[in-house]
Amino acid sequence: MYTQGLDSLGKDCLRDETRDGAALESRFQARVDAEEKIEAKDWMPEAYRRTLIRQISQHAHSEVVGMLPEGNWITRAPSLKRKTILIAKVQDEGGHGAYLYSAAETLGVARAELVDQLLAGKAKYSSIFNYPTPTWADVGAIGWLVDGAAIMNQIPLCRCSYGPYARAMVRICKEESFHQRQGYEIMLTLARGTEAQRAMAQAALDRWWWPSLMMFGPTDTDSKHGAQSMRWKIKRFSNDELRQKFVDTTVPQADYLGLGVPDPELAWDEAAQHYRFGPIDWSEFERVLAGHGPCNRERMEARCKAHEEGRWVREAAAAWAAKRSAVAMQAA
Ligand code: BYC
Repeated sequence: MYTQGLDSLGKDCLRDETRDGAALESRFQARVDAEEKIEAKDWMPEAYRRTLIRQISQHAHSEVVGMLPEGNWITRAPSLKRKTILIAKVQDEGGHGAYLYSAAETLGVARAELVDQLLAGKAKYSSIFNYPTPTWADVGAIGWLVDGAAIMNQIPLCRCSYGPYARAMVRICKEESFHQRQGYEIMLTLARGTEAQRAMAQAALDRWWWPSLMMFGPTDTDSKHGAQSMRWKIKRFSNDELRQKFVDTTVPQADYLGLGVPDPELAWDEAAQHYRFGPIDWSEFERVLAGHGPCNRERMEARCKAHEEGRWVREAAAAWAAKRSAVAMQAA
């Protein structure tokens, strides 16, 4: 765990003559406003630290749980090439989880503790991964829409005020961009295929459109953390702003595929230069967050099983590390 030097006050504070909380907070905010990166050893308000642990760990859990809906198709991908690409993509998502757990650990929390919270059902992960993938087109729709939504949300996170999170996001975004293209390419192939393939692509778009819009979180009026996270420059855009950008970018992509977005109220607003879209069913979002989505139980069971089955690997890795460090100490 990267807790080096995580004294509760940090070097800035130790230098601060007054050690007054308000002064520290205003100096911290001034650094954020000046676009300085906050690093692990710097003083930070406790609420900033807690917000980051919450967001980064939820993000890490989402990456890891997010391996499941597509992982489900690895053995059934329609060609060897598709299978290889999908394995690489799913493996990338696992890697994203690993970088993000490491970024969370810089804030003084252990990865094992975060994983325990997930497995005990106490931690959130993105609502989107509680939906099923009944056809190959769902793999295309995930890459196109879910990774597309993820990029929209995550590119601004590369400029997040917290250095370790921002730096982890740079590589993640590059990989997500490849994921989005591979998903779109699957959709394009299906859309140019037989009547049955086009119907399969349309049905997948119908399934994933609204859950993708929900991925951005509640409306700005209902977002609990949004305003403070924007002041701290953890978030650079609000949930609604990002959702709108996603709709504006994605609708022309659906048009190019010749597929219809399942929203009768969708219309281009020439004056605003934005697409207007119909109301989101927030009761569905609430249900999924409360654990009652189509696949919540299945996802948690799969994660718990994988964690148990991986126990020997973790134990073997820890034993190997202990052996190596004992050898190194003897040699020193
Ligand atoms: N699902 O005050 P708000 C991927 C929660 S994975 C579940 O607006 P905030 C991929 C929120 O946590 C990428 N919960 O919160 C992987 C809060 O609950 P708590 C996933 C949600 O943090 C594999 C409450 O609702 N991306 O790309 O300001 C394959 C109130 O919300 C959701 C990230 O994790 C949701 N959709 O804003 C393919 C991005 N939305 O904690 C692809 C990083 C909201 O108070 N996270 N909640 O109990 C963020 O940017 C922000 O945390 C959010 C929410 C925009 C998601």
